[in-house]
Amino acid sequence: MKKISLAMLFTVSLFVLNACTAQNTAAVQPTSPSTAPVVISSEVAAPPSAQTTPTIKKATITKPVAAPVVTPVATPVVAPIAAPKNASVSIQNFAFSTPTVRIKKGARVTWTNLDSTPHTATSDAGSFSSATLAQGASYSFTFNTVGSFPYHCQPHPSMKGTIIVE
Ligand SMILES: [Cu+2]
Repeated sequence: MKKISLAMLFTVSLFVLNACTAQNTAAVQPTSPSTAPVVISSEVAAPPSAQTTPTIKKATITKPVAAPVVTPVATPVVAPIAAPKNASVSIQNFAFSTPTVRIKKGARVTWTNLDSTPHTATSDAGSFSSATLAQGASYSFTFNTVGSFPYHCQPHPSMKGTIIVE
């Protein structure tokens, strides 16, 4: 009786093993075909990546176009600030042609005597003075200090002018 039951157990266990192996084989087969379409879909996804490559090249072309547009705009803005405008004053008919001149700090003023009579441009406070200017002669002074600088002509004190430095 024991031998028979052992044989039956062995037979049953073999049957169970066969059933499990069949299930495993059946389980593996559906998965392998399901992985195959995944490989095909990855091959389909390759062409879109090839299409994105030309799009990147277009973006690279637009970048250098935008950069030079910004640079020339910034350059002329800096230039006028660096150079203060110089001024000229003519001396004619016993008068300074522009009695009041406004300049920026660091600018230069040039006086030119157009009269046949000699004149000077002399600071009231003594900060600057030309020599006696004959007809056609000029004198220049650069104003590096902010303020108001009244001046006159030494031979003719009634001739007056003012340089305003801002
Ligand atoms: Cu004078």
